[in-house]
Amino acid sequence: MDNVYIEDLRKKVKKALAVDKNRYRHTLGVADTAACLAMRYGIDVQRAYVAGLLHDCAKCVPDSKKISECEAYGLAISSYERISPYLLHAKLGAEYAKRIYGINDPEICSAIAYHTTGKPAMTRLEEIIFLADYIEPRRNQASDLPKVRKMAFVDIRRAIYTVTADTLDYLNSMGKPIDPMTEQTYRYYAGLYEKSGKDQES
Ligand code: DGI
Ligand code: FE
Ligand code: FE
Repeated sequence: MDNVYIEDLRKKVKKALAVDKNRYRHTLGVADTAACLAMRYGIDVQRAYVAGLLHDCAKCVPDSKKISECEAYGLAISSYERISPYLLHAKLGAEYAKRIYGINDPEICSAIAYHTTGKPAMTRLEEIIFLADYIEPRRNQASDLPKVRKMAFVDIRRAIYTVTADTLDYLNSMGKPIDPMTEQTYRYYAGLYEKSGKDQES
């Protein structure tokens, strides 16, 4: 993964997201933020950058095509994903990463696949992409962003606990169906802190 390879990926992703300029800008923000978090937590910076660059690569695919492509690739579609097909951009994006962008690093693909719902006991790279998506500089919706942004660089798992709690509150307040994986992610990360009541090693 040298800079020429990454520049080429950047151009391809820009094309894939061309219908929505803000989505490409968000993507660059996630890639940069993921790289910073990788520096903080001592993992490979370029892998984190590439995972950030590709995390929403299937976002601009129309929902009906998300469903048909997942079916064509043999990816299971849950009842929750049928109701909220936008959730599929994560697992379809992971498949695109492999098939279209030639990524053969399973952890990068898995970070893309779980970036929306998270999952219990994520790897550090998965945690970084999950959180970078929420805190990148262009995000401005969530009320606790300043707190979470700081916390991300202090204790990433506690930040995920906060973010997943807020996401569940938001989804409940909007009456949106909640994917069991989103709930499980929250329970796992809440459990890390509610058991011990103090900071975990990070
Ligand atoms: O693709 P992005 O917009 O950058 O971010 P994302 O992939 O994290 O998607 C964010 C949206 O997904 C946000 O509005 C919360 C929503 N979401 C997360 N978990 C669930 C969910 N929506 C539903 N319906 N169910 C979930 O479990
Ligand atoms: Fe996304
Ligand atoms: Fe995103």
